Amino acid sequence: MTARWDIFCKVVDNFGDAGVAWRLARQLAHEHALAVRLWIDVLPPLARFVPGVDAEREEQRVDGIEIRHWRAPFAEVSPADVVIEAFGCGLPDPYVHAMTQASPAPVWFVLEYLSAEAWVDGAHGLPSPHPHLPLTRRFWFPGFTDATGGLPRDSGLIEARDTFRRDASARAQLWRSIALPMPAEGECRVSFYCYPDAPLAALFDTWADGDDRMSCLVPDGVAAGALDAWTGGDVPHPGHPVSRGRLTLHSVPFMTQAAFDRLLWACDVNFVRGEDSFVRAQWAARPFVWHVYRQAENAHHAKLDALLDRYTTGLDPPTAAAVREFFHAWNGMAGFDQVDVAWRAFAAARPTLERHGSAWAGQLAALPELATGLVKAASDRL
Ligand code: TRH
Repeated sequence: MTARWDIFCKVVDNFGDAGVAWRLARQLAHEHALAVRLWIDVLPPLARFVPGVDAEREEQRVDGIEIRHWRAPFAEVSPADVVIEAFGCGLPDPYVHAMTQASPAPVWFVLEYLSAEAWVDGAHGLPSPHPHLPLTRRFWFPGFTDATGGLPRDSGLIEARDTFRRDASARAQLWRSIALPMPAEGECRVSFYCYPDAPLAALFDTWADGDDRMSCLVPDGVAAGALDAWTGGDVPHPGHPVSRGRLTLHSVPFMTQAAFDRLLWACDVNFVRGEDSFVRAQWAARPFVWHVYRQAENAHHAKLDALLDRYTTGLDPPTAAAVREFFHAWNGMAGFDQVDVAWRAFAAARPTLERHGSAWAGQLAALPELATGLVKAASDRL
């Protein structure tokens, strides 16, 4: 009997919740031959990067995955064998009740947010008995050590990346598909996925007045207000790049996750944010800059520094300092407001960071693989 897995996902905002849940659903279905049902409460973010998803439909099947619109009153369904509560989103009461009626009781995982912080090692895999029902949840933490659930790494990802890198026609095809010319000699091509509060104007000024020829590829809808302000309303749109000094801004369409991977593989530096694009940028093994999802009381600063401590390990001190200073400046941390100075040091370190990117991705590839770990843990309990 094919095991049935339910993934519950609540969209807080942006695309990450849907992005992480969809990527996991695809891995479970295609790499582990499981019957996967994704419950999601807001469909448009998913429809933005998954062709074939109809944001109006209550239920549909796309790419071998059953997608159900999670809304109240919750549908009466029999619970799956394994249940994933993405990002601690909670489960509908009627569903939890049905889980108590199932025999054996479903395996219940709470998939947590990714963090490089050390405390994750101790929290990963911990059971949490339900306060009054005969059910136990188990916390599953993605992470950067063997003591965590590791990172999502779809099978064949590294090979696909390296094949793409060696294939000039594949890269040319990518640029054609988003109406961009081939990169010019000496051009630094940057993908640019950040939150609206990034110090974008200071960086663009630095790039416009800088020595390097810069191309900045901005996905549709990203930092629209800041872009509008910096361009004086002459915002770039597909086929209409906007140039100032040494900088050319290109608007690129919001694309599928697979195409977004290729964009990260083809660019020289990747500005990413949140969780899923942050992980994909590391698999891309290129220099990257992380804009962390802002949290209350600046809790995201500790998250950022925990990642920097791991990522800069092995780098020579000046390069490590350049990375830390630019990441701090990009995340608006106090005392790091010299975006121009920080960028110049970061840019000068690019050759080193390119080598480091491959070593870092290699290190991450030795970690547990998230979906595989969940499947193994579930089968141990089923
Ligand atoms: O969109 P995000 O900012 O999502 C955030 C984060 O996940 C954050 O952790 C969470 O707390 C918050 O949502 C609620 O960034 P993230 O995580 O990188 O997710 C973006 C997704 O969009 C990712 O799966 C990649 C995908 N994507 C595409 O598929 N095509 C595109 O063109 C782009 C720009 C993104």
